[in-house]
Amino acid sequence: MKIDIVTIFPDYLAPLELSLVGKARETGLLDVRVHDLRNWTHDRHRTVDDTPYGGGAGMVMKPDVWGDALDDVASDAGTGPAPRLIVPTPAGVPFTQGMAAELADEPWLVFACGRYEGIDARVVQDAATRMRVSEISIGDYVLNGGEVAALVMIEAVVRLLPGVVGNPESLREESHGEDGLLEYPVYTKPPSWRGLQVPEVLLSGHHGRVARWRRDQALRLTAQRRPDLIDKLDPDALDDHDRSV
Ligand code: 6GU
Repeated sequence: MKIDIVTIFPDYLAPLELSLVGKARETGLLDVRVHDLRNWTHDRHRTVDDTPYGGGAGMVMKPDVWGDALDDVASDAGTGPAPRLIVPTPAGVPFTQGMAAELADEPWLVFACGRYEGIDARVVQDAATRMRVSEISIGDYVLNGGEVAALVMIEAVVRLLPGVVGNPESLREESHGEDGLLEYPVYTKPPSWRGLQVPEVLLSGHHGRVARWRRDQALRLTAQRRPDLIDKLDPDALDDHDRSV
């Protein structure tokens, strides 16, 4: 997969050199390029923003600068299919595990990270005539810019690429995975620590009882913390024991 990121703060994307994403880049599974938006400015001051039409506080990022940047970054010498353009914005559709899986199937993503009050709306309008564009939010709170949101989305996507996570089994039984539940609590050695015991059932070696306990815990946690997820479960996927939890 190829990922391009356009930002006025390239240094904000430095964590992409670390850990699992950094390793994916080293092994060639992932090609990441970070671009400084100011390379496409037209004036001595390298201006990327201007005052908003209609008035109001803050500044808006200029369409001409973004237009030229995206023309260059998304052209790839004019060969092959266009990338999918992701615009992180608190006004976007919510990012989900399902969306991460969808993006992980794309060969090429371009992230356009805005700052200030956002990017002139015509930039998305214009890009959408040539490529698929998704304006995406990572949650109901406001960040100073799209960079951290892009990091979040890229980490969620890259760990789904084949060969990136060592044991693909670890992708299956996790929160927001296939069963629609939050993950059950986990424990390792020692069996007793600061007076706290690992639940007896996990030491029993009885796989059936362990699986039942884990499902009960997942159901209980999900009902407590995320009742909205319980409402979304397929009723046919619940057994009688589930309903008693
Ligand atoms: Cl994607 N961008 C910004 N600036 N703030 C956010 C966000 C994105 N998602 C939630 N808050």
